[in-house]
Amino acid sequence: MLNIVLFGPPGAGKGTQSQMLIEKFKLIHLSTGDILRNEIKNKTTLGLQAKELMDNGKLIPDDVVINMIKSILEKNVNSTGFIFDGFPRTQEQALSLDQLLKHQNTSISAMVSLKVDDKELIKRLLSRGKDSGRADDQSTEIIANRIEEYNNKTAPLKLYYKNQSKLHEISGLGSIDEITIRLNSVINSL
Ligand code: B4P
Repeated sequence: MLNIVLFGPPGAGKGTQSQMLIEKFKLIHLSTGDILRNEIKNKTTLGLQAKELMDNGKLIPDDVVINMIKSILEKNVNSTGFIFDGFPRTQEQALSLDQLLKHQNTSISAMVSLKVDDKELIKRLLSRGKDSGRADDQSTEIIANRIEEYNNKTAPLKLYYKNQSKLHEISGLGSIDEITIRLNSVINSL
């Protein structure tokens, strides 16, 4: 199985690049952000709990996100692999993911981290906010909260994967196609 963690700060292009990769490598796209937004749209109990946190740029509690992932992995035991987009975001999520994959006799193949500076992230997210109306893309203050959450809780995961020789860092600046080429080249080299 090919299991890729697509990593980077909010607005780095994880969701955008996942779309390119699922087609080429026939992987299942597992975006915790998309799943949570869907729960909010459908006004489920989980969605109602998640909405305020997400709208303010805060992370959802680990147990909630881990249970979501667990049930999807269990339903897809025979897949050729996954793109984990926006997951794991904390050390606890990373440890749980390793355990869940171990139960299926597989593991993470690589983490590919997209590097983008804060100024560009803010520009991209405010621009998306105008078209999508996404509450967490509406103000520089909320975007700053998201970047802070990323720097405090999520970015340290690079070391977790680096220590396992699984970290690949690429620039997330440039056209979408240019970045897809960089990503393809990392994945093809695995
Ligand atoms: P996510 O849905 O994961 O999304 P994201 O951080 O906003 O961004 P992504 O990097 O996918 O950006 P995209 O490609 O869309 O998270 C949202 C929230 O969900 C979190 O804040 C948190 O509350 C919650 N959550 C999700 N997972 C969680 C977890 N595991 N634990 C706890 N909480 C969790 O790109 C952004 C924009 O840039 C788009 O408009 C795109 O068109 C543009 N763009 C992309 N590539 C570009 C390029 N090369 N040049 C110019 N623009 C580009």
